[in-house]
Amino acid sequence: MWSVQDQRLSARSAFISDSMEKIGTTLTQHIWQEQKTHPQSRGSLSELLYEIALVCKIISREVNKAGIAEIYGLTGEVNVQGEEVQKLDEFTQNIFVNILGHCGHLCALASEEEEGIVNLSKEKELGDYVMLFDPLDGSSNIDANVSVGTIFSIYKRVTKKGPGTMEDLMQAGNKQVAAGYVIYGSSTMFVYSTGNGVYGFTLDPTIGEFLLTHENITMPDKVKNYSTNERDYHSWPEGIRKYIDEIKKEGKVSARYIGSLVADIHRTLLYGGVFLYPSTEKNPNGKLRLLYEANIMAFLIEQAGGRASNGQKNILEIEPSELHQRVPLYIGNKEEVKKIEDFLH
Ligand code: AHM
Ligand code: MG
Repeated sequence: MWSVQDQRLSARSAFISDSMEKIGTTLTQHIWQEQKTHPQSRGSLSELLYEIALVCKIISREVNKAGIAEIYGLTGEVNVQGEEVQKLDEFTQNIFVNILGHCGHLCALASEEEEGIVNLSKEKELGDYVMLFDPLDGSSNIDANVSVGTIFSIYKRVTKKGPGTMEDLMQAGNKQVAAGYVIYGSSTMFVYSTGNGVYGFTLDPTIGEFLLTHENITMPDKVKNYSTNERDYHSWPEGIRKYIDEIKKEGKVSARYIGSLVADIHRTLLYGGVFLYPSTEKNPNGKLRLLYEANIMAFLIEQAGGRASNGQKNILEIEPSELHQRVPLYIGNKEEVKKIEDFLH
């Protein structure tokens, strides 16, 4: 028996293929097709993903006018219309909370930008899922026109009812039911996985749709690049220094570091290579956050045939102990990450 949502989407797909030029698969169609492989599904996860895509289209629009906004004074406190204007960080956080927080499919929401659980409107805290997100990672790069990104992670709740708790939010990465990122670069791309491969969609601004451009992404076997901030070389663990020294001595792998996680991981996923954010003397757990950054990238890279590690164990097996826990991250081609683990031992 088809639900109203199924019928609506089916009619929409038929309309698109009959009456328009061939545009391929839209993100909406892809999510719906994935949902059909789970006959028990009630469509909540699909709707969550649709909402995330909508929010990211709005963020993409705002990021694209970040430079021009300055001309009109929009990065100041007050704009030309006398309205208070938010910085992009705040804007992206607020739009996520306003839209996802009211969608009815979540029982808890947590953001890299907020210390505790985000307050949801009470009557809506009844969904089966929890979501953790970083609304605009790498935002310090915006003024130099460097690509930035949104990162999201979705789990099924473990508590039975009522508002979601820390227990629902602090699950190991291998329990993620969906994860992804959106990169705002030379084009805007939505890259996601529900544990059934990694798919990439590019936003066609002329029709406002994400279209499937990267089907079932698999990491190339060759290690093309290594990516790390070598500022910290002298305070890295000895094993990492030796690993990087060896790479340089061999001279076969190029150095590439953007300093914007989504962009660095996107390149690593498509071109092959390894990304490192090690522990340092000052930051023994590195810089990146387990629940908002590392787990999502680990899930995607693993789905594409790679591996992610904290140096000792698979990132996805770590049981979180804090919402904003940091973790050293070594991620990329499987064999290369294993090599790094060997160096660290
Ligand atoms: P943010 O979450 O405060 O934006 O910081 C995370 C960013 C990542 O995008 C990037 O990988 C890392 O910080 C770069 O750090 P560094 O400047 O130390 O190389
Ligand atoms: Mg971040």
